[in-house]
Amino acid sequence: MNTGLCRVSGRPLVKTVNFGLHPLGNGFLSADDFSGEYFFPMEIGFCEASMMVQLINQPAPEKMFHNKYAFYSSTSQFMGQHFCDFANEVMRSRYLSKINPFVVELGCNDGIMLKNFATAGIRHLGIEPSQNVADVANTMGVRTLSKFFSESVAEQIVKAEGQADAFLAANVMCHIPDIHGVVKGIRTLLKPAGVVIFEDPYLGDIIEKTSYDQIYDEHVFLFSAHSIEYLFNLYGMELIDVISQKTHGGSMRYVLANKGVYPVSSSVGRLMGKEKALGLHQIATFEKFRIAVERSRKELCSLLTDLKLKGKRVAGYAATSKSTTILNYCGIGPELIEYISDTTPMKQGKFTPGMHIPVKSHANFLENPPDYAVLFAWNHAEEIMDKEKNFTDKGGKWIVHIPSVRVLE
Ligand code: JHZ
Repeated sequence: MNTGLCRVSGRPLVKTVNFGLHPLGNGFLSADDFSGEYFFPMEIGFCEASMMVQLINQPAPEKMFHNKYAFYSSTSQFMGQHFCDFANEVMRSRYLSKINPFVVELGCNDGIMLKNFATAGIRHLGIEPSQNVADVANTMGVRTLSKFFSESVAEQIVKAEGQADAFLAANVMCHIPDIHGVVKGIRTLLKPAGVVIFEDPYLGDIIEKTSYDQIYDEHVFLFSAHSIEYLFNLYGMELIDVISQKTHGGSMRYVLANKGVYPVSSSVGRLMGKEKALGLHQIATFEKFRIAVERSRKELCSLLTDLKLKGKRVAGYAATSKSTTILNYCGIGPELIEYISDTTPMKQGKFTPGMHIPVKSHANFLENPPDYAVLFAWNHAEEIMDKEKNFTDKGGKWIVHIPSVRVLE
């Protein structure tokens, strides 16, 4: 929906970067579906009051999250470890009641984090709208409701199970346009001393690294500590801690509680200061970002065109949601990238959204390696480089585009 107004403050948005028409980030499709493919105008705006960066238009949630959702969280070992550590930190924290604690996770996907609570015998509930991934969670012993979260869902949970000690979310809050509905639901669901702990890709990293590929249909918001503080302050809540994370190329974990219940960590003031220095509260920063994004596009297109002219074979590594933004914004199709290797069975045999590059299995990458591979999962670089030593040993080269376009030597 496009009202041109900030979803947080209701004030007019200032348009910043226009990416043109884009398909769904996870809309992998068969050739039969090319003609009816869905596109939306992808453009971000900034609100000078709430300091929230957001998509001006977002497709309806049912178009993006359904029983064929193509992203399964448990595709990376690193992420498995990350969510195990996240769960352990919450279990050890002062925030859980000593007796019969209750933890709720929004968008628990295949149960990658909650399974750690299930194993520890802690009362938990996942809320996951995409039925196929929720089914995987339930099969693994993670209690999961397949629903979109709202105030009325929160009321039903409280009636059936009581209020929660902690409300968790990872890579989910930034997906939900009705963010006020979520915060109202959180207020209903949490005990008075309950906490919200969530993490999402961080605006500061996106600006510093020109990682514009974090912008796609699902990510309606690009959060900063400033915008999160503004939003939750409207509901009598405050940031009590912030912890930066390596995941997804730079994320931030936010911890919030009712005002005055817990002391505010000095990390909050430090991050606010860093954000001011980076200009995350100012429109001029996004004009500089637009120029950097356009430069990145030019450089990637000219590198790939050059390699094509030299007769080199180029493939993509990992058909990420992020790659949908890069490919469509840069206009890169099968003439420049032969195929993309991906480990998700649901994506294999399909074509990438919009640009229609074939997605092939990882076995195909091993059997039929290209001269160059574009690392679309640059956020998993360490894990991937480690397991693909054979590719580089045999002369294969990696192309990375974040923070700058280059061939790794
Ligand atoms: P990855 C997802 O984005 C989607 P994506 C979501 N919208 C979100 O918010 C972000 O995460 C944060 C493949 N892969 O994790 C598997 C390999 O093929 O960067 C997956 O298809 N080989 C919820 O999609 C894809 O990458 C590998 O060795 O940008 C996942 O990409 C590895 C590690 C991954 O997320």
